[in-house]
Amino acid sequence: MIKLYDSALSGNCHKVRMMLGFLGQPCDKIAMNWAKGDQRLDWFRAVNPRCQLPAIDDDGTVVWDSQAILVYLARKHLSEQWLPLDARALTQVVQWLMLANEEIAALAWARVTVLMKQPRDRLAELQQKGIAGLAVLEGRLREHEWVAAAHPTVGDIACFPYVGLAPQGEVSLDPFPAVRGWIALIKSLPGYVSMPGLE
Ligand SMILES: N[C@@H](CCC(=O)N[C@@H](CS)C(=O)NCC(=O)O)C(=O)O
Repeated sequence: MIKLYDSALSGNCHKVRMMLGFLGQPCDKIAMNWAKGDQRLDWFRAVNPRCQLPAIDDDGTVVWDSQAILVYLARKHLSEQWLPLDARALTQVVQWLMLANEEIAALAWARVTVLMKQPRDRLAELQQKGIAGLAVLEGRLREHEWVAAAHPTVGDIACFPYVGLAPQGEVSLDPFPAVRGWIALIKSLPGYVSMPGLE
């Protein structure tokens, strides 16, 4: 069974939990205490040299980075739906994986700043970057149901957790009605799993 090095409050880990839920695949979760710094322990550095969660170990195949894990799982399960392979469709998905890892990740750092009561000197900058990402998402979702295709893909999963959790970083989703509709649509998919803050 796939081992998932997991932290319950991590949106990056949640992308993997969601993907496994949609694929109907069980996993063996190894609970890591992110706030205590388990990800920097020597034994885990050997799993992920970046010392970040999530990582997976699939019978000896180790993959780190949530976007990379989504791609791995989609290909492993030969899912044309979650990761279409023709040149145009594939690159459409990759665009949204990049947005997830850049602007949407800024929403994650704003959330950590607020939840962990860290110094707020960079909070406004992170929120602005996150809002720029939300505006890109809103533009797409005003015209389409899903970010990259006519159906959900790993691009939707990669963007979803930190968009849904944005209010925890004091970023309102009120100005983004299409994004709110998309959040509800994702939550209605068979196999959807939730996490604290996304109820
Ligand atoms: N691009 C990476 C980012 C992973 C990441 O930043 N993970 C956080 C937890 S959500 C982490 O473990 N950070 C390491 C640390 O704060 O020490 C991914 O998508 O997996």
